[in-house]
Amino acid sequence: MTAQELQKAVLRHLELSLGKDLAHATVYDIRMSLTLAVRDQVIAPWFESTRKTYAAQSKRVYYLSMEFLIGRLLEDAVNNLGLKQTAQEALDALGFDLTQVIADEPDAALGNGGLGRLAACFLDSMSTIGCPGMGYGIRYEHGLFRQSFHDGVQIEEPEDWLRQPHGWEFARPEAVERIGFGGTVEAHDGRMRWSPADAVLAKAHDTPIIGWQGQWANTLRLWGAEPIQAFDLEAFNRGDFVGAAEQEAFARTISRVLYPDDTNGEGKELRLKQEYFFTAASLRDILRRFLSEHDDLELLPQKVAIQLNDTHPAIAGPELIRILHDEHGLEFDHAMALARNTLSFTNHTLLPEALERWPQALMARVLPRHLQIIARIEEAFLAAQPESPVRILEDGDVRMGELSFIMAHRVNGVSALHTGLVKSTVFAQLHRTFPDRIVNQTNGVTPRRWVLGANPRLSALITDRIGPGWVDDLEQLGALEPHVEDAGFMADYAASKAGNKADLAAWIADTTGIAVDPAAMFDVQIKRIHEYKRQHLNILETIALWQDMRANPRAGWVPRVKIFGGKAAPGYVRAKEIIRLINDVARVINADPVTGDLLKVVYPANYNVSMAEKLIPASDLSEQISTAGKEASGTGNMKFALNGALTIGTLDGANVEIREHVGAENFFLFGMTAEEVVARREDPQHQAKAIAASPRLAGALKGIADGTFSDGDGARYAALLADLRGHDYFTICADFDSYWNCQRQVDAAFADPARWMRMAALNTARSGWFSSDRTIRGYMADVWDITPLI
Ligand code: 26V
Repeated sequence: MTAQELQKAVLRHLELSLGKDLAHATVYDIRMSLTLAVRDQVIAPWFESTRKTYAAQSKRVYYLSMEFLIGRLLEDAVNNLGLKQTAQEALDALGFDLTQVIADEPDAALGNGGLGRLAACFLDSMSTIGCPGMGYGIRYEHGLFRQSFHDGVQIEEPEDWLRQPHGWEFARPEAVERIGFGGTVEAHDGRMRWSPADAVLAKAHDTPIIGWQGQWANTLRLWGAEPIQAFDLEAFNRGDFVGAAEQEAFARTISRVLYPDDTNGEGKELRLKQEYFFTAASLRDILRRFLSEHDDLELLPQKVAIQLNDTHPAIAGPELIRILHDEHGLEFDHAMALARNTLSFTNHTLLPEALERWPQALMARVLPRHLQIIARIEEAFLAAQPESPVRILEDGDVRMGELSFIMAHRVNGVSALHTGLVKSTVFAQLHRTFPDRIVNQTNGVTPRRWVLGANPRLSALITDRIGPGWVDDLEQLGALEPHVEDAGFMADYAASKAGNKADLAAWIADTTGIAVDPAAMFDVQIKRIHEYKRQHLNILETIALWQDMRANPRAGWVPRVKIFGGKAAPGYVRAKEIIRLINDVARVINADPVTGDLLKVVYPANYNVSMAEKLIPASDLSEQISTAGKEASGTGNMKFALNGALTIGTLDGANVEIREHVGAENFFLFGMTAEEVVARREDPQHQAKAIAASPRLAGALKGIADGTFSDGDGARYAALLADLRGHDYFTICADFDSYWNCQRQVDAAFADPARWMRMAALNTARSGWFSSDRTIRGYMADVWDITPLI
């Protein structure tokens, strides 16, 4: 497609789809017109992919996920179709700037963090590889809340991405499923029949996901909840307007909002309904498609692979059995075996508070037949494994982890370390019973978005030296390694980083009003705010550094900009205290004339996918400092390494594998190992001893306690300090000195730009393994048993 052709298509959509004349067109109008024009280009490969899948009678993969953290789609689509240059030219001629038009698209923030973003990277990789499949999720009207700071305190406001029409999706009013809740279960001619008391409609909305170079496109199908009947006309005519809309209100509530808490697995009726709603709608859709091609349910595991993204869709096990047994009349054990051979399950966290458990009483009320089926699943399991101490039903709860494990033929962790811990901790008993079931699939990230899209400078440099093949074969980055000896390459590499940093400095000045020196080290920690991720370890080190700098301002310090980004769950009090502390510390340090440009702290509000795309390519140092054993994998860590930021990190999650790949000498390691953490906690005085041994840590804690950062209000962080001094489960204190010392090694390395840049370039050259294409190939081979169709 030429620029002229694209321009014509944009103008046609501007007139015919938007009803606007170019003379009055806004950025929004142009963005929508370009979106529709680009979407037009996706249709042919999309249809072709479907045709090929049917023609090959291929197995299909269905990725069921409560969350898809997509971000913006226009740039991805334009890049994957090779239309970037063309679109730029087409818009230039119309007097619009492509960058500005791309930035006009609201982020689709249908996820909390790593789990949802991984699902989005997987969709891109499945389409790039030609793995036939679909993503299934919920079309939340409101995604993750918008974050702002008032006096440093996090404020949440509803996010409203659907206020403007979503240009990428196709509503499918004909693809609706009726989803029931509650009601009764009765036996009829030897079969159990569930008669739900309430029901809603699940309506499909499809977004095509185009792969690299437009060779394949899969579908993301998101379900929106709608009432069975628009409203109660009789009640309305009686003048009962509220009552007339009751059904509609109930239905729409189900897909109204994403739960913003990614730690609290506590039972919330609406969340259980959300989980059943999208899982049941997806399964019916899957079975309808399967039965349109095959008439033998025995073939199900050969033709269908369903991946459960954590336990959120775990009700798929009982629901599939219900359909096969209650509706199709298969023997229970047979139905259970077919379901298991079709399902597989990924665990994304070991945090006990995040493991889902539903009160049996709630399950009995909302999904009475499913609770009965779960009891029979447990019975069947115990009949086969009479010695096993494992129970699905325990303490009045349904344990969704155990249910998912028992109902899956493969269970996987998301990094080597995490998978080992899955085997030795949460699922130790089940692993003993089924030693072949747990496999590892280390996470990855899509190079299309996280290198090609986010870092055009680096991408151009890479392509210039090794050709364009790396974009869908990321291990080709290894070919950069010899170039590290070439001064010309290293100068270009440094220049690309400097360019990105200059852009980011301008953006920081724009959005926060803080002037940062682009030559300073950009030290970045961006992720959800969690105690285990230890943003407070970072801010304590910042305070200690500031105190040292003030005591001796001319000691040859390496200038740093500490950058934070991330949201706290609205109900997570401690995480919100950490946010306020970072903002308080930033205010004081940024105003200090003694330290000036030596140290700045910036925390732009409302971190999201688009902000990550700005920050990561401009980073020098990547903070991956979780308490060892707590971060299942991390995926931000991979994005940083690829973009030439060096990691300071613990031996946690995929950090371990990143370090193995980039080389220990190109990675700043500190802190206790997972085993050492567990051992250290045995000593109830571990934190007190660490504080006593570290005057610097004691000084930083004292700085907070005496109100230096809180206008003299010593009480503001009393609870946080009491926890660190009295308990410190996340071993901030015990790891502090190791972290501090490691940071000084970071300073020394940064002070030698040639050395630093070489380490950075080696990180890029050696991180190709962390492509989500590699991860998806792993799932295809070890879990889904499917081969690509391109
Ligand atoms: C749990 C719950 C509990 C119920 C309420 C809503 C909700 C939402 C999410 C979660 C689980 C979050 C787990 C998660 O995001 N894990 C992250 O997964 C990433 C991808 O595998 C991984 O890189 C991160 O290390 C891991 O923390």
